[in-house]
Amino acid sequence: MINITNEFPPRLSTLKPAPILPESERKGLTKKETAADHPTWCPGCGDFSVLALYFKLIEKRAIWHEKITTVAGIGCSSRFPYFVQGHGVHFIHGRALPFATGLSLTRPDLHVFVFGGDGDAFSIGGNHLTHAARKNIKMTYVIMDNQVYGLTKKQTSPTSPLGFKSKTDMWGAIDHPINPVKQLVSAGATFIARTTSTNPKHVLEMMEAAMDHDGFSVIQCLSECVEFFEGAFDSANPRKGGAFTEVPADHDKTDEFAAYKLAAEPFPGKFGIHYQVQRETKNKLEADITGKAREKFKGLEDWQILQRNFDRMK
Ligand SMILES: Cc1ncc(C[n+]2csc(CCOP(=O)(O)OP(=O)(O)O)c2C)c(N)n1
Ligand code: SF4
Ligand SMILES: [Mg+2]
Repeated sequence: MINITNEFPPRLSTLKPAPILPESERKGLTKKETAADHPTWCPGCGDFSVLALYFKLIEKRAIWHEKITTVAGIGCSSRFPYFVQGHGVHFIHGRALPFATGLSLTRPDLHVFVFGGDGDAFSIGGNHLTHAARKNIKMTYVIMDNQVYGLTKKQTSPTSPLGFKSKTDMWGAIDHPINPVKQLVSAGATFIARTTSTNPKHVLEMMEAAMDHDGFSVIQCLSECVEFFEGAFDSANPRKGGAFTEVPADHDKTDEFAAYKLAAEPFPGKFGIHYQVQRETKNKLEADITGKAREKFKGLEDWQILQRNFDRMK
């Protein structure tokens, strides 16, 4: 509870710290507590469902307020952190991953979630995606793929299908779209799943599995832009005459060739975990180096250890 006075800035003595509850008495956030301002997405946008399931995940896992962080780049989907009552950052277009990487490496006690669009992930942020994947940084990245640039009102995105008519391809897209799963497998991601916002149960299941994965976990979540690419995912929606087909039970998710084969199926393909392997994270490897340095230079502050290293470079 903060006592507001007319004094600015308030003196520390006027600030009453909140009571610290023992861990056993602390409760996780509820959906109601996590929901912030009313989302400003268009009515019917697929992103609403992803947000609602994120709230559900936080509630289900009883996560404390300071133990979850929501990071995003720029785009309609990247407005995500605005709508979450919690710590988060709406960062630069395509740069959510480098920001989230720093956060993940320095704060092993919390789980970092990143949300963003297909443009943010595969165009402007494409190179960052490759490096976050190969470094196996512990975090969960939900790519809300609507196969179009929504915020900037309908340009061709890297996942737009051939022939898609947009403001940048008036005669229909001629550039071959990227295949998210194939790209992520080759980059070295250790958890890759596909889902669609029209199947809430499945989205939540994938989010939980991704969160439990010790490494870089990515979910490609089809999320329709009803304004600029209506009907894009009808073929994956049984209510629109399509079919939602799960990854077969006998799929070996540790086999990258099997993952490529699955990813090569015609759209909308299969939904579920395509690939998952265990590999040491950069978080662990870096923490080991830091731990050894602290041990070797016992008594020195971190900045003093760093200074010694810089001095050696001179
Ligand atoms: C450096 C930079 N370049 C371009 C833009 C313009 N811009 C903003 S969002 C966006 C694309 C958004 O598409 P996507 O990431 O797919 O998100 P969506 O809006 O579809 O959810 C672009 C090109 C920008 N904000 N910053
Ligand atoms: S423009 Fe498309 S992606 Fe953006 S809020 Fe509207 S429906 Fe959603
Ligand atoms: Mg998009």
